[in-house]
Amino acid sequence: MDPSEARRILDGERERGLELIAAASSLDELERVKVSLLGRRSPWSEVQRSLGAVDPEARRELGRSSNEVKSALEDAIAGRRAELEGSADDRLLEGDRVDVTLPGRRPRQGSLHPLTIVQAQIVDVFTRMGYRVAEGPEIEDEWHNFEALNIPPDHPARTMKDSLYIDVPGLLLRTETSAVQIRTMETEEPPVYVVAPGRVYRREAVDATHGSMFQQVEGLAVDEGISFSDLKGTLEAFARAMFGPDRRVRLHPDYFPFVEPGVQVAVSCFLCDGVGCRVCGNGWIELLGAGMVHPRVLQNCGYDAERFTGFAFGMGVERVAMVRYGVEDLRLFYEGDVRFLEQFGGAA
Ligand code: FA5
Repeated sequence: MDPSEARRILDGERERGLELIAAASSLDELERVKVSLLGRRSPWSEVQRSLGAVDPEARRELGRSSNEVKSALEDAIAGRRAELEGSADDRLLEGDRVDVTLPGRRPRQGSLHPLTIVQAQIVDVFTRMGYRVAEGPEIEDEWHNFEALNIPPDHPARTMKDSLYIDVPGLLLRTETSAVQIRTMETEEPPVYVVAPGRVYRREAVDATHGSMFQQVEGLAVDEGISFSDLKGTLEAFARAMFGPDRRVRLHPDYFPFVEPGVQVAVSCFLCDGVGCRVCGNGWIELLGAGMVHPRVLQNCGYDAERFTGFAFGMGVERVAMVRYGVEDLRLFYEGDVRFLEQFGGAA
């Protein structure tokens, strides 16, 4: 390559290069421009390679021009790179911009489940009367769930048809919280005043007022001189505290093997007020079973049945919640529909 041709190329490359560098709109493009201007296959490199063949005088001058072109292009590239990096940072900052004047997004506030609320209210009524909370396991043995409660082996409740047994022989899902009566009396001396909330399980056809898993609160009071009128007064006080003076309470005789006498307690239906409707059938909603603790049960737990008497009751929490809130179907409590659940407003 003759020197004048080389000089023409260098001048052209400087001019073309500065334009391309100024026009590069991204760091990637700038890199490509750099390779095309100064890379191994660029016209500038070709001039460099031809220098060896040029006579020494012209080579020195051409070498200087070639170096000048190279540094001019490198300076321009460095300047453009700084500009592009700056604007990339700006874009990043722009994307990250937070408008602190926008209103915040509030997380939805949860609420306590209505059955949790009602169970706590029931327990609260009794703890204010001096009762203590007791607990027992949901998987029970036949002694606590049946035998000690005076429910003999041939009782229908003990068949597979009515109870949910587990694979371990002699163990089942407790069918009533009455099992906690036994556990309490086995470990504590009288006087005993306890309430025991918890889940129970039965093989039961599910409908508006029956679940196969539901919750009960058991009550047990054993002391010297406890009579049936103590039971009646306690349950009436409970009904007033829970439902107010408008709901009427009805006691009528019932049979449970572990009490004598036994009663069933119902309140007048919240929907028809005792007339009879699709929710209650006969105007009354059965809330609980109760009675005087059978002497044999006291003896099974080592209590002196001559000296001590007691009463017990067991109520369905879903039924109490239905009456309290006017809910027509207890399955609603278990469907997990937030629109239903959030109406009860208990703060979580
Ligand atoms: C009992 O479970 C007795 N343990 C109650 C008792 C305790 C009697 C102490 C005497 C002394 P019962 O099976 O009737 O009794 O159930 C008691 C309450 O649980 C019922 O009044 C009702 O409110 C509720 N209940 C019963 N079965 C269901 C069910 N399938 N679904 C929802 N609630 C139920």
